[in-house]
Amino acid sequence: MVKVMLAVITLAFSLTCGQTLANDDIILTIDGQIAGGAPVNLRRADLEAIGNATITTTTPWHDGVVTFEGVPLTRLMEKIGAHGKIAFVVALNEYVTEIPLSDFSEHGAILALKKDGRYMEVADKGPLFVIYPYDDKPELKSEIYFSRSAWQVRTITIE
Ligand SMILES: Nc1nc2c(c(=O)[nH]1)N[C@H]1C(S)=C(S)[C@@H](COP(=O)(O)O)O[C@H]1N2
Ligand SMILES: [Mo]
Repeated sequence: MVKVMLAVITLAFSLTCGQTLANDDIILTIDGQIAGGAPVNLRRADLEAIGNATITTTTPWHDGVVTFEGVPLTRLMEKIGAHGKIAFVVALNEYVTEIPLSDFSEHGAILALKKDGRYMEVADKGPLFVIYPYDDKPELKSEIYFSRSAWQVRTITIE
C-alpha cells in the first residue's frame, strides 16, 4: 500500500513537474478479480515482457496517422488471470472508464506505452494509453470507444 501510494505521488509529481519516468517505476496496478487475489504492480519492462503489438491509426487527440506500441489487453488479462466481466480503468487525473473485457478480443485494444517509437511521458498522455484501432472499423470512431480510451492510466480494477 505504501509502495502504491509512493508510486502515485511520484507520478503526480511527474505530472506537475514534467519529469520523465524511470524504467523501474511502477506504472500500473491491477487489482480485483485476478489470479491470487492480491494487487499486481507492473513496470514498463514487465508490461513489455507480456506482449507487444502495434496499432497505426488516426485518433481524435493527434495530428495525422500515429503508431502506438504496447501490450495487447487480451494478453495482459490472460497473464494476470482476470476472471471478471469489466475493467474499471482509472487515470492519474482520476478519470474513470468502464471497459467490458470482451472489447479486448473483439477490437484488439492495446495498453500503449510508446507513440511513434518513444515512451509517452505523463505530459504526452502517458505512461499508458488505452488505444483501439479506430481506423479499422467505423464503429470505433465513436463516443463509446473514445470515452474508453483512457490516457495516463494508473490502475485497472477487474470486476
Ligand atoms: N485520462 C483521461 N482519459 C480520457 C478522458 C479524461 O478526461 N482523462 N476523457 C475521455 C473521454 S470522455 C473522451 S470522449 C475522450 C476524448 O476526450 P477529449 O475530447 O477531451 O479529448 O477521451 C477519454 N479519455
Ligand atoms: Mo467523452
